[in-house]
Amino acid sequence: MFLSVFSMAGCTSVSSVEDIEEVADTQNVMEDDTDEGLIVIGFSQVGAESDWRKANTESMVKTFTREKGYDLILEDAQQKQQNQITAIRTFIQREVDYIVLAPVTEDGWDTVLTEAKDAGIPVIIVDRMVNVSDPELFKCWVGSDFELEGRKACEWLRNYCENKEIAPEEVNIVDIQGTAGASSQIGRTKGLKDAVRANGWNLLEEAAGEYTQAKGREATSRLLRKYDNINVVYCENDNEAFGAIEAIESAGRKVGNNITAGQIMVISFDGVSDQAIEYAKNGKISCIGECNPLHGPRVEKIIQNLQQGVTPDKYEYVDEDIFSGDSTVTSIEVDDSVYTIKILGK
Ligand code: GYE
Repeated sequence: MFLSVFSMAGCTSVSSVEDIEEVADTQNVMEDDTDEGLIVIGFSQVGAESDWRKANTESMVKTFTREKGYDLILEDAQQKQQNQITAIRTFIQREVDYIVLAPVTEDGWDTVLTEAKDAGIPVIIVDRMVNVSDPELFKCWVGSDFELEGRKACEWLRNYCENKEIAPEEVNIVDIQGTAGASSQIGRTKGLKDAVRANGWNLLEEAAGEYTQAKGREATSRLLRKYDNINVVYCENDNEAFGAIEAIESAGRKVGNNITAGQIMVISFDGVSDQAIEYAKNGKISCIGECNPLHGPRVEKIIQNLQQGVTPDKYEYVDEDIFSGDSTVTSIEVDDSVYTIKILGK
């Protein structure tokens, strides 16, 4: 289903993605891209699997308003690449001015992006990357350095263990992975695997968490039954971490940093929702690698540049922090860059 989204100044305050979709739905504003002068953008979004994703959708919707001269056609793919391909084909038929794609996974885009290119419609990729044979199939990409996020989180863990004199062979990790084949999963997993090898930690198992709370809980419960020595759960996003915490606590165990005294440390990524920040403050999540979802204004800048014939940078990486409620580690170094840990006060 297509939603053509707009904000109605003075009538409705849009506070969540659900509200936004409701507003669009109830107003039944389909087929309105005939309006003169609006820049029509077809946005194929992955889904609504996480707080990060909802914030990302909201950032796009709040940026591309009719008041500012845009007609945003938002299409939620519900995690399915086939839905994204169908959405892109419909955008091409409707002759939109731009296609913005947040791809669910990296592979499988050559055919449909060639169709967009043949139709002369510029494609902007956000968040995860696409793996295509011809880099000219998209104009540019904006998002995060996911491998760096993973390396930073692992460097925090290495520093923490060193400081507390926890030997590498005492560190027993399980990895609850994000959507398989998504750049964020690939990068965060690689960051961990490289650190495991370099530091001599034990990686007991990698499990599918699909970036959701339900899968995070399910996978963690299963792993806790299988291994009695898990003391670090590396969750590839916060929603998985919420599920992991539920699983740990319902197994009668405690989450926390004191891993040589039976606690289980949870590490995660995003730091978008109030709940995640609250958990970091109270120590339920030990460390969060920030992932910034606010791509709306960045995409707008790219579109404004393209409108004026200015070529945007092919790849635009976003700067990100790393958070902890624990002040044991105050800074880390990765690739000769020093990152100050943002210590969240109680
Ligand atoms: O971390 C996760 C979401 O690709 C960066 O996808 C994105 C990830 C984000 O579902 O919460």
